[in-house]
Amino acid sequence: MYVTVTDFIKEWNREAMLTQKVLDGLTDDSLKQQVYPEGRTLGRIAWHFTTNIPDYLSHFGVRMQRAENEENVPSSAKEIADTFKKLSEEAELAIEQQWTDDSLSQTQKAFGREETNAQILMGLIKHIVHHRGQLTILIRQAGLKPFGVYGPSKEDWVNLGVANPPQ
Ligand code: NI
Repeated sequence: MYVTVTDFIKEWNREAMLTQKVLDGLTDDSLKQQVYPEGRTLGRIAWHFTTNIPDYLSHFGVRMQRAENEENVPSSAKEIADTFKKLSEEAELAIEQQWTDDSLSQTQKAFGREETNAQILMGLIKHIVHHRGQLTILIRQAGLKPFGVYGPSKEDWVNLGVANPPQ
């Protein structure tokens, strides 16, 4: 668990960089990929976890501007990727400026229980990581090669000269 704001920011920036790579690999066409017929689209999921950043933080007392045009899922992959970049950087600044190391051990009501602000911040990362995992499957289904978030993708193993990658 994060003891200092610096600890959190380090993890936040690393995960944001990985998420950015996934989003930068999207095409406009891929945004229409659905989980199942009538299900959510890849674009909607990406837009959800992106616009959720300021909503989540504001809810827990970090002041941040909401995303413009939050209710309309963009048809441009670049717009989603650019918005994620902007909001993840603004979140970093807002937390650095508004919270101290002491804030992290303070508690507040979250999800029906008492959580420390450190747990709440971790919850925001988990939310993005959860949906990012969904995206990598949909990216595959859309016929694109997903970015290897925590390790090489199938194609990258082959490029590394490994014919039978570990499961
Ligand atoms: Ni969600």
